[in-house]
Amino acid sequence: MSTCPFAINPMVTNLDEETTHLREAGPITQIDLLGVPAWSVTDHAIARQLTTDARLVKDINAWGLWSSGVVTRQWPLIGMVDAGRSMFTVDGPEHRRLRAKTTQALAPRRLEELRPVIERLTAELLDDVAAAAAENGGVVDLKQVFAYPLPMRVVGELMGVDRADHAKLLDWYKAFFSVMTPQDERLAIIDAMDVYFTDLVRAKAANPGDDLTSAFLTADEGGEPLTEEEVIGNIKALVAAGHETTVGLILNAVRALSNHPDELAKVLAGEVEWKQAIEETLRWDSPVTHLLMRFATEDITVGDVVINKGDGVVMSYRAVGRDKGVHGENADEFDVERATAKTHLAFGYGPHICPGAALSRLEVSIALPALFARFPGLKLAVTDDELVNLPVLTQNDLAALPVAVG
Ligand code: PLO
Repeated sequence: MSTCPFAINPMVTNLDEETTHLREAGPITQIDLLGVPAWSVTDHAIARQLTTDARLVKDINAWGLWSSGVVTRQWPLIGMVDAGRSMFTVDGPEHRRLRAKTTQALAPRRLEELRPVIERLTAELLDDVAAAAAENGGVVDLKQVFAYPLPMRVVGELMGVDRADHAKLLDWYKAFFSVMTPQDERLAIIDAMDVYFTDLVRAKAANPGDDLTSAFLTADEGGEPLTEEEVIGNIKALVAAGHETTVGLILNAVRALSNHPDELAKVLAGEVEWKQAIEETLRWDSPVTHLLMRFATEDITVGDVVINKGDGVVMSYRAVGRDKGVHGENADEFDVERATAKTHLAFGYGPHICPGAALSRLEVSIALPALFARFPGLKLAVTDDELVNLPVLTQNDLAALPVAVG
C-alpha cells in the first residue's frame, strides 16, 4: 500500500465529513480500521462490480492479515468478520443452500402475513410514546421508546424469540457494536449469544413453532439439511441484521424529514409517496456506513488500483449513496423526489444482497406514516448538531433522537 490510509474515526463524530473525504479520495481507496488496513469502495459502479466478483469471498480464512496472525480476536471489529458459518460468511453453491429458506420466508408476498403483526406492534409502541411524552412535557427520546424496540419485536416474531429476552439481546448487541466496549467483554458477549442461540435452536427442534428458526430445522425434500452450526449462524445473522439496521433507518428517516420540512410536507400531503422518502433516506443516510468485509482470492485490478490476493475490501455504502455520477451534482442533498433514489445500494448488491430488504421496507413503511399520523406536529427537540452517533464504526446509528410530539 503506497499512500497513507485514511483512518476511519470509530467515534463517528462527523459522518458527513468522513463520507465526503472518502468520496474525494477516489472510487476505491485505502482506509485504516482501528489499525488494520483495508480497501474502501465508494463508487456505485465499482461496488456493483465487486459485489458480483466471485474472486472476492466472505471467508475470513482468505484474509492475509488473519491467516498470518497479524489480526487476532483482540481486534475490536473481529466479531463483524469472524461471525461463524452462515449465509453471511459463505459463497457459491453453499451460500445458495444456506440462504434459500430465508429468501422464501422474506419474500414480499409471504411478508404480507406479518403486516398486521407489525401494525399492532407499531400501535403499541406509539401508545408508549404518547405516555412517555405526557410524563415529560411532550418531549421523548424517539429512539428509546420507538425506533429501538420495534425492529427487535418484529424480528422476534419472525424468528420465534421470546419478548422476555429482547432487553437482554438489545443490551448485548449494543455492547457488541460499540467500540467503547472492552474487548474481553465483547468476546464474552459473543460467547453468551452463541449459548443463547444454541439453546433457542435446541428448544425449537424439540418443540417447533410457526417461525423461521423452526423452518431452518426442517429439511426440504431432496435438499441437504442445514447443520446445527449453520442454523445457529443464520439465526445470529438474522436477529442482528434484522434489528440493528432498521433502528438506524427509522431514526435517519425521521431526522432527515424533520430537518427538511418542505420535503416532509410533500409526503404528508400525499404528493410524494412514503416509499420515495424511505428510498431517499436509504441512499442519503444509509444505516450501514461500512460493510465488512470481502477478501481477494487473487489479485484484482480495478482501474489503476490492484487489490492484492489476501486484501480486505469494505463496501462504504454511505459514500456509495453520494455518487454524483449516478445521483447528480446535488447528491449530497436530501430530495424525496429524486428519480435515482431507488437505485441506491444500501441493501448491497449481488448474491449477498440483503435478504431482509422487503421486511425492512415493510416495517418502515408502516412505522413512519403511523408515527406522523399519530403525532402530526412531531419536531426535533434539539438542533441537528446536538445529535450524536453511537461510537460504532460500521453502523450509522444515533445515540438518541429527542423529539417534541406536540
Ligand atoms: C453480528 C453478530 C452476529 O453474531 C453475527 C453477525 C452476522 C450478520 C451481521 C451481523 C453480525 C452484524 C450486522 C450485519 C449482519 C449482516 C448484515 C448487517 C453486518 C456480525 C449489516 C449490513 O449491518
